[in-house]
Amino acid sequence: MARLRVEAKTQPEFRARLKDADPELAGLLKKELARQRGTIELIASENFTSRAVLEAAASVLTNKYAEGYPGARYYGGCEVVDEVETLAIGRCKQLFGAEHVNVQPHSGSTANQAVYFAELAMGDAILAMKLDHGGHLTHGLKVNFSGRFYHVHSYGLDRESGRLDYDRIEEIARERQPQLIIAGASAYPRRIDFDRFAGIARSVGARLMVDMAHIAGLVAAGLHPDPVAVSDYVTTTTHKTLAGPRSGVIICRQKYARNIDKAIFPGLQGGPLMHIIAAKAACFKLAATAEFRQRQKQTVANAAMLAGRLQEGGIQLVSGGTDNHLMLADLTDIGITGIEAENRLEEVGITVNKNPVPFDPLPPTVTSGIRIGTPAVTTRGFREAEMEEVAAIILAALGRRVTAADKKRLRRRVTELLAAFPLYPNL
Ligand code: DSN
Repeated sequence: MARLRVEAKTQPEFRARLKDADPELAGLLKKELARQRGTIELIASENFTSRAVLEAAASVLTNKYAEGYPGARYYGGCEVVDEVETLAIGRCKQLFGAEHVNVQPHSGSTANQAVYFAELAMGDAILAMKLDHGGHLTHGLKVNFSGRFYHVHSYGLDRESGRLDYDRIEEIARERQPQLIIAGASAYPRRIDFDRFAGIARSVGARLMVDMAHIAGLVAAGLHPDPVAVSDYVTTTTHKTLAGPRSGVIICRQKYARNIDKAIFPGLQGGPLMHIIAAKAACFKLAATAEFRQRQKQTVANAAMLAGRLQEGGIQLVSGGTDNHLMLADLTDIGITGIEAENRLEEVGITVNKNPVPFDPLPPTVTSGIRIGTPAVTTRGFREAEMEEVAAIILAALGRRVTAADKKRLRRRVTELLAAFPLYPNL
């Protein structure tokens, strides 16, 4: 009798597990888990998030509407999610020494959009790094909202050194007098001098926004110069080196807090994704641990090892190496394109992305380079010895006259390497 009553309360399809309710979709999720387990992940912007973050992201908080901010919501029943958001904000502030934090942006793109919305009028001038030199879509690409709504001036890398040329950036800033200067990149392998950027911004009366999405984990671990103390705004995603859920965050000075919060809600977004905010809270807690800092150190050491071995094998790296978690290989000298390299590596079980190199003559769908990063493999447990084997496999796969039998052998080496580093064994 009691059992009958319980079962009558919800419909069977409500109680069913995904594998029973939707075997087709469950099958695809299983397939993706197998793909992640079975390949060497070298996309520089990807990572494997922790079990704790996955649990928070898949929690009942997805059910809750909470437009507004803690203590000032447009819905009832927000007492628990208020605590969750307050926890996420407090942890993020502590992690980065921030004055004000907004944890509601759904992505890095929304975070950037909110800063522009708060700070600029349509048609105002921004100065940012060119996409094809390592910048980001939302830093002023013509077809992106940032390139359509604002007057975009850009800076690139020095042709000889493959590095940012701060004197040239200063000249452009003087000439163009932008309202906002944007620092930060998606494919720059060297440390960025945020103090210098802050000085340039001050000298022309511009505000400074740093998009630290790629390096947030390194900043949290004290391994990269910190943009927070010297910038007006800092935006980031939480899923790259930071290893949290797929999402965004804005950090700013207290004096901009009201405008930033208004830009996110009600300016750009409606209900915040409370389950993802919970996952961000978990991510910030983990990012404050000694284990996380050690992993970031290893990520950088792994990148240095991989870069060194690739160069010894004849691969040119933009700027001649790396200081961070990624490198940009220019394949011009070995006579293959970025897309070809991406495909060849995929065939042997290594995932990277084709990427333009500075002054690339090839279109973005082809490119002359690939971007390679070490956050995901380091989370998986790879250290220098494994990176040497990864380099050897990459060099062999990108060599001349690679036969089908060679590819098979290389795929086997990838599988053998991964076998010692099980991913999500309990899922
Ligand atoms: N698309 C990201 C990357 O791969 O770097 C940046 O948002």
